[in-house]
Amino acid sequence: MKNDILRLLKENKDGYVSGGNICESFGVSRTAIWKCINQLKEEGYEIESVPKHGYKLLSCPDVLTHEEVYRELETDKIGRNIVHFDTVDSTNEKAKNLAVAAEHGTVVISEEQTIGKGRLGRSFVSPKNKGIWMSIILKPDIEPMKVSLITQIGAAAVNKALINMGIESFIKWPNDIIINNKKVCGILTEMSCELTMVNFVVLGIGINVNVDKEDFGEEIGNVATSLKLETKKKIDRKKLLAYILNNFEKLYNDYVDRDDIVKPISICKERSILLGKEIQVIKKGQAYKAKALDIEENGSLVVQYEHGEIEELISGEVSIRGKEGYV
Ligand code: BT5
Repeated sequence: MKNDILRLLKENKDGYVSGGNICESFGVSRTAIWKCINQLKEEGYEIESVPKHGYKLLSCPDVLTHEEVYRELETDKIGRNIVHFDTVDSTNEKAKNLAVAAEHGTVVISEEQTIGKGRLGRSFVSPKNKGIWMSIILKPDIEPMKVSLITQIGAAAVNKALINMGIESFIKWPNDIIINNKKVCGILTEMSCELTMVNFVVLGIGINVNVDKEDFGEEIGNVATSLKLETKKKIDRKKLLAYILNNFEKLYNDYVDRDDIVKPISICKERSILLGKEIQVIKKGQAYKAKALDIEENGSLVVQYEHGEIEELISGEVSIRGKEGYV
């Protein structure tokens, strides 16, 4: 009911919608409408009420709810169900708890994470209303071995979405998006599987959209940046989210339904910040100098070490020298 009223107000943004009209449309009392309008105001919608004219929507809050995003979605399944929180520990943890009962494509999103997770137990800073902190629940009918490529499909979808927004960025294999040698987005893929079958995959994507320098703290501020810091303007989170989900669904379906990974891999190669560069490969805490040669269709990074030995890395840690050290 509340969302129906919101839709009606959005459809008539240029004028007033009379209380009488709303009563008739939904067959409810004026008091019920008044209650919904108050709830919407509490959620941050600015609504003007003028006696004898009715209600007018003046502005919408900057939140990533289904109501605020669905108009921009062109997807069939991905993001059609958005589970939105103001605050959670980690959207990946929430998504894993919801995954068994959730539909494929459900997106868990939070305005803030208090214990945002990176890989290997590292933490991911996720301040309120300033980023996109989300986890997409996926139920692919593929072998567990093939799941790691979903990280790269995610990276390709984010990179493409940034280009859609006119922002240049690079992909650092396997899970980071980089602008000006600093990390603007990290991806964490987790899965539950049996030997030959995937139960579900949780694709966690964290993007520093309107994060300010002071939100990062000194240490992470040296390696992290945000779209706002790089472009010097506030970025529309809703639009960016919709672009990512739209791009992701196409690339994901090609892969899962037709085993076609050509597009994501070519995006990861074209936009790679590593290929052709001297990098460090970190194995068990030790750093080895190498050159990044190629990204294979199975998603592995081909590197050549100083003494000529070539290795295909399936996953792992690599770093590249930036202005302020290795990122
Ligand atoms: C990642 O790990 O980059 C994966 C991050 C995934 C975050 C998303 S947000 C939604 C979903 N829910 C979660 O709980 N997680 C996912 P890794 O490659 O291990 O990088 C972690 C490192 O990045 C940290 O040790 C910091 O150095 C740095 N870092 C922390 N917060 C950052 C931020 N906001 N932006 C850029 N770098 C950050």
